[in-house]
Amino acid sequence: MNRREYLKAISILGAGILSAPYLKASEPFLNPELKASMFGSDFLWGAATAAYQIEGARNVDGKGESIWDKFSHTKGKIKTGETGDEACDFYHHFEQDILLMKSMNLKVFRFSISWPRIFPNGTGEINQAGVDFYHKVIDCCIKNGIQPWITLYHWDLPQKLEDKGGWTNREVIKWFTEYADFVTKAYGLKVKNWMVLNEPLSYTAVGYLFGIHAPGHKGLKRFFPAAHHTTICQAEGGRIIRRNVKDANIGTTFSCSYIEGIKNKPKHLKSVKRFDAFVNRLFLEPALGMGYPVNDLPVLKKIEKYMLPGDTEKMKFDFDFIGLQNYTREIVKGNALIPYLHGLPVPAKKRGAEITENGWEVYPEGIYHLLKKYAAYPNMPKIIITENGAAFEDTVEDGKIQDIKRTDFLKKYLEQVLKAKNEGVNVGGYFCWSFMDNFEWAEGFKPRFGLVHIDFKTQQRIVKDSGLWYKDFLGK
Ligand code: IFM
Repeated sequence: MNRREYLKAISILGAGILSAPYLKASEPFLNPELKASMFGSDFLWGAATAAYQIEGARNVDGKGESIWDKFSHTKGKIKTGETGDEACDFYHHFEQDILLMKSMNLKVFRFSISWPRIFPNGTGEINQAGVDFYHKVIDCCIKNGIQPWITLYHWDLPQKLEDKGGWTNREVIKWFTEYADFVTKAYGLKVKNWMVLNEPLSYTAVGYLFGIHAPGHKGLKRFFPAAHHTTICQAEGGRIIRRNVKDANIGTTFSCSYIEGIKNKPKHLKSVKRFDAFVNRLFLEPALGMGYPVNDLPVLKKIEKYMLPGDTEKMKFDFDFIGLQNYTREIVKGNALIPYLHGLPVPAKKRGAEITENGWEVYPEGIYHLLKKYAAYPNMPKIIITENGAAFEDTVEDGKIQDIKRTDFLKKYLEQVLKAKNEGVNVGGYFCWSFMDNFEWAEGFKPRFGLVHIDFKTQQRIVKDSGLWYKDFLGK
């Protein structure tokens, strides 16, 4: 395996060995009567999106450039050559979309704020039109009985800040503080539910280590400072929300994958431990006051170069909830010759597992194991599933999308969430990824994750059969 293939394999942190019949296949859906009411009356139900993936309106009303605006306009960076310039044009369709959410019985809507729509230059001057836009979105949610859940940062850093080093520059703590302070003050009277970051591993590793996402950098030298400054901002963001928002419910989100070895042998299990430290623990444990998982992933010692006295303390924050985001599992094959992780994930397709359009394994039990794993941490707050869903190719026939596979995926994963809940895991909500088809980063518009189909040429919305199932499952 050459270096490129290695990097690709590692970066597909959503794929999981050669034909391995001894690995347990996914269990069939067991409970045809599954209903939202079985999760309890206080369980939250909704769907999630992110600013760059849906808003469009790239240059409209004073918005500044983000790293994704620049990256998607750089030749060869997006597989399909597309950009998020228009995306779902949520900027002009939000009223219609929120009404659609209401008609689908959604009670909570998770979306993110575009930092450069508020601060076109990243810091300093405010773009009032951008501030007004989110007021309108929030007001529209509230008017329609939908609780807004806001993510402060879902990957669209202002390009002006990236020009100064972005997440690798320690100044980012100051920049992020200014941004987080402003928006939580601006919307804090109306919005009580906040998430600081979306999947820190994804944007630091895929964006600053593997170069596949914006800003497109490669190498550990950039990854470590980006990761460390992210960890501090994660906690700092929590403190800012606590200070500015009365009665706030504060969380942050993590992408997690259940990881197993190809066989129950020490060399594979050693690699599983390293993968687990990288994928599932790197950003969570510092927030819980446990520091970086250096013992299980020794290369993380290099991060200490970027730590200043007092940083360990600054990395902690007492979150009200942890957002768990899961799509798949990883199966790892140990190999001591592979640097750092001492193994490689084996793509699900290669081992004949059931997969989604982007090659991720459909493994519902994984979400159950992750919930149990997270719940076992001392001081783990409530867990909310802030993302879960699947991309499958959809076809529109007679104005309908019969996406049986997506519905089946959701049912099976939800059944596992219920199993964990019934065994005592403190899990309090579920946000389907995604409300609607959108711009899937470096993959362009091809992978469709939505409950709602978007015709990206006409901006027509059609609720897919999975969305109709979800509506019925939720009930009024
Ligand atoms: O689309 C992304 C989202 O932005 C972050 N979590 C994973 C989703 C599917 O890849």
